[in-house]
Amino acid sequence: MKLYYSPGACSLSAHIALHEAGLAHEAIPAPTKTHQLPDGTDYYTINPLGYVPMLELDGGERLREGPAIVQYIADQAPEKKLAPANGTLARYQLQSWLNFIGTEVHKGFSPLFNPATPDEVKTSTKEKLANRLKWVDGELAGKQYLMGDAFSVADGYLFTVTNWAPRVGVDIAGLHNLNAYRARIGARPAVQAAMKAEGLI
Ligand SMILES: N[C@@H](CCC(=O)N[C@@H](CS)C(=O)NCC(=O)O)C(=O)O
Repeated sequence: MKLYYSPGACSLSAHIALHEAGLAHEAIPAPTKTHQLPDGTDYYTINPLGYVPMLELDGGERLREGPAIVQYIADQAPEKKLAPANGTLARYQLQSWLNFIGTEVHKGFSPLFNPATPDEVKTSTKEKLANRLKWVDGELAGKQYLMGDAFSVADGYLFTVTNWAPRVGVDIAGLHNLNAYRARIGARPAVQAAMKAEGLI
């Protein structure tokens, strides 16, 4: 399996999932700034949309979209219990988290990375994001992980996108449950390994 990633981008979530699942893989940098692979290949020839993550299976099939990719990875190693069984209510609850993280948090950050975003839009974006994260903080009260007692691929995704908060001036210092949770996730050996593989630590 090949994972196309950009260091520290949302693709870190898929990278974490691969390490948590213990699946053999090749991680290929496709930096968001250059869209060029180390061998000079134009990444748009791999993913016409130009974004990471992209998972390429051993048969050559390609899978896009972070929430789909991490569920695929989880399902390749069911014994690791990175996602509840398909068809169960818990699986839909996981998908609910993945969709929330993708649309409300991950994409909530996007305008803040764009230098062309006007300041007043940045201010309202930060306020909305801070509200969403405050709600997450409340949801984490008394919980180890988003799904309760067990780590899931949603945790790797939330960890990944909340890593961006200090870089774009979103203040999460007062969100104590979220910060304790982030420390817990960040200390996991698989998370450390994925971050090391991306040169982040
Ligand atoms: N809908 C995609 C969005 C992925 C995405 O936003 N990727 C960003 C990095 S976090 C990216 O590659 N941006 C560079 C680009 O769009 O060219 C997903 O959920 O996987």
